[in-house]
Amino acid sequence: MPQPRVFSGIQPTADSFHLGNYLGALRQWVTLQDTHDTIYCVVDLHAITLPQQPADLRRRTRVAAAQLFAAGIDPDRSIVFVQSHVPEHTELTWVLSCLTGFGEASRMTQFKDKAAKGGADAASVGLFTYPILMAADILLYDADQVPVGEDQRQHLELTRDLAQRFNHRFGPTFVVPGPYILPEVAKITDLQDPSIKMSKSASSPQGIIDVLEEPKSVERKIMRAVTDTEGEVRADEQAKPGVTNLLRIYSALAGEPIAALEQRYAGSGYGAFKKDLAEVVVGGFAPMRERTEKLLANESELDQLLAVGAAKARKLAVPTMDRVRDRVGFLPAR
Ligand code: ATP
Ligand code: LTN
Repeated sequence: MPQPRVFSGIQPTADSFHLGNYLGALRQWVTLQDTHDTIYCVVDLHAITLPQQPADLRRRTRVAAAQLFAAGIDPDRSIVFVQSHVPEHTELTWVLSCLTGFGEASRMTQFKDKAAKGGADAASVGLFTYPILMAADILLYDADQVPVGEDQRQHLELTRDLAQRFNHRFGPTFVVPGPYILPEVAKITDLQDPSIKMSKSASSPQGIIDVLEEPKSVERKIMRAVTDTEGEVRADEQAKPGVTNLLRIYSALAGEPIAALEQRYAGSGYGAFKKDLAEVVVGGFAPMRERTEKLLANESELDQLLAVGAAKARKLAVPTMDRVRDRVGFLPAR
């Protein structure tokens, strides 16, 4: 029996992934390799929906890919590639755009949020069609499942609608991907403001911990993380969101249940707990940091891995696109 296929993507919009990306996405991507046929994409076309410096984009694309490999994504078991290396993504986006209602696209809440942040005039048409590009990513590879966080649920619904609409209008062509998986994805919050998620775009530098961050800086940020005045290490989402977030991080990285941690730190205050947590985070990320640095030190080898990934991806994308062209009624080129 072939394994179900998983597709997911991550944007190269920062110089490092953060703790939330790692616990909420990357870590699951690694595990999924054991049970699924896995395809992972560094979505650089999505990254230019907001203004980017070319040199930053180039560097961040390599850094993102290196971190995927360093986290344990195995180029022999998974396809890892850069979105812009496979032109079928943009081609399918056009066809799907012509099936998407203007009103339908206008209802995407992430667009509204991101557009509001930059001021209405700053938002590009690319930002508006971002979810259609995401649908193309998924549908090109006949993905069965798409591991993403809750914030991407609406985009996945749109992908399903577009696949069904296309199949209905032109005949069975696309696999309709299942609803998002990862129901119990850890949601990691900002260290300074536990009411928002840890995020590249919304967090202050003090609120976010990067995978590639210097140990000293990680320690400092954890020691200064917002807690409460009660002084007791116990989880309580409502009353103690800061401490609960720290417990969740500790538990996820150390593989120990929160209850066991509560017991261990009963009566010991926040200082000792935070000191140990800093050690767990620094120790947990050290191997990944080292491997990332090694991969980045040899750019041509890294680029070669990505070229191989792109070739494998194209082998799957090209036949899908041929199918689409034929169904839509485009004349063959020869
Ligand atoms: P941005 O702020 O630009 O939206 P982000 O930091 O939220 O970026 P994304 O690139 O949107 O990160 O997310 C990549 C993956 O990491 C997604 O699957 C997302 O669900 C997951 N993720 C991001 N932030 C968190 C978080 N704080 N907790 C858990 N998972 C997260
Ligand atoms: N929009 C997603 C990134 C993304 C993606 C995809 C995820 C782009 N294309 C295809 C899954 C499948 C995000 O911001 N996390």
